[in-house]
Amino acid sequence: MENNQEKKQTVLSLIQPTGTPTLGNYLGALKNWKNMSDGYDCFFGVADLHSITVRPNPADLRRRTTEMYALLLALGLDPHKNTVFVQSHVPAHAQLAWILDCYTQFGEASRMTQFKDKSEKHPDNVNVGLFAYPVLMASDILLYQTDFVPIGIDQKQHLEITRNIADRFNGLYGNTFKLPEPFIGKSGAKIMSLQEPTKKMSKSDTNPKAYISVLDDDNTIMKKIKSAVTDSEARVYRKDGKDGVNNLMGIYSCCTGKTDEEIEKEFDGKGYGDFKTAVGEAVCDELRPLREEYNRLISDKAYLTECMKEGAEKASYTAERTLRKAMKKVGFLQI
Ligand code: ATP
Ligand code: LTN
Repeated sequence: MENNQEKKQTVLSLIQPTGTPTLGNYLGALKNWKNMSDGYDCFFGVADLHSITVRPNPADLRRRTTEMYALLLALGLDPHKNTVFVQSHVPAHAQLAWILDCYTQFGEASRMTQFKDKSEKHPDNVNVGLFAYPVLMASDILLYQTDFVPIGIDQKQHLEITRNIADRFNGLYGNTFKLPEPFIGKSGAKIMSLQEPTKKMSKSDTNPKAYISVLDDDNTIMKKIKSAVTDSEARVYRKDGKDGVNNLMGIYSCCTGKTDEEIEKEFDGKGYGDFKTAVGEAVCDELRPLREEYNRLISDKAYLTECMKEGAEKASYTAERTLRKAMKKVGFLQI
């Protein structure tokens, strides 16, 4: 029998299979997934339904979904203890999304900054899916009665709309969905581009020197950190406007656990050369085990498929309970 007092709180997050994650995705989101994976009941997934808003080539989508899944396992998430799944394998996500579409106002969806940014970036394909994207994300979260959602700061607005939709539905039909809280780490919340440190590091940046991919080899990582844009002051300390140095300090702090004061002391009297070498080495040490485990897992397709099936089954079990509850409340005829 399950003892309610001992029931762990639920954590859920998904990532789109739109390319190899960057150091920003890793420090902003994935590293926290791993850190939370022991103390909570965790659901982690590959958001393949979300990724078709930019119409990927079908073969690319299949390959990237498998790669992203392997990467999640390479983080050290245990697929038997946690639920690690692919979103399209759990039909409840799309089913609840349709229902919640009808409880989301056009005006509130129009205010989403990601929708505005992505519509500007792809003016030739501003589809309804892109507009309804946050409602699908709300369904992902609400289906599992989630307590915490580990995300980077750019997704905070989507968490707010999720809470608004849930609150509206609960207000109309009685308590159906738990209201989730975002979990945003302090230092990794927004890792900036290495070339333009006022912009977020993004895997879709056209300049590969702007980001570190989590699968870059040591040599590439060192080169990219060495060519990161800083300033002419050559002194390592945090200050508004020293965007490049602030960003490298944030990265170094996330990888080593050192505070700003400790970092300033460590590099007192030294220049950016020594600092960048230390940051590069810390990033290499952080990513090396992930890369090695990924390379091992990606060649074992049978194991990945087996884990995906287990994940789909476990996720469906929880998701369908909430879906059925919501359908009943709306008034769909039960047979
Ligand atoms: P794209 O660049 O293709 O638009 P993305 O790099 O923003 O995508 P997502 O798949 O949208 O990546 O994000 C996955 C997770 O990583 C989200 O929780 C997001 O908040 C987080 N994240 C993305 N970029 C950063 C960053 N630069 N710093 C910290 N967290 C980030
Ligand atoms: N929209 C997110 C990915 C995402 C997600 C989710 C994150 C899809 N569903 C549910 C947290 C919870 C993004 O673009 N990073």
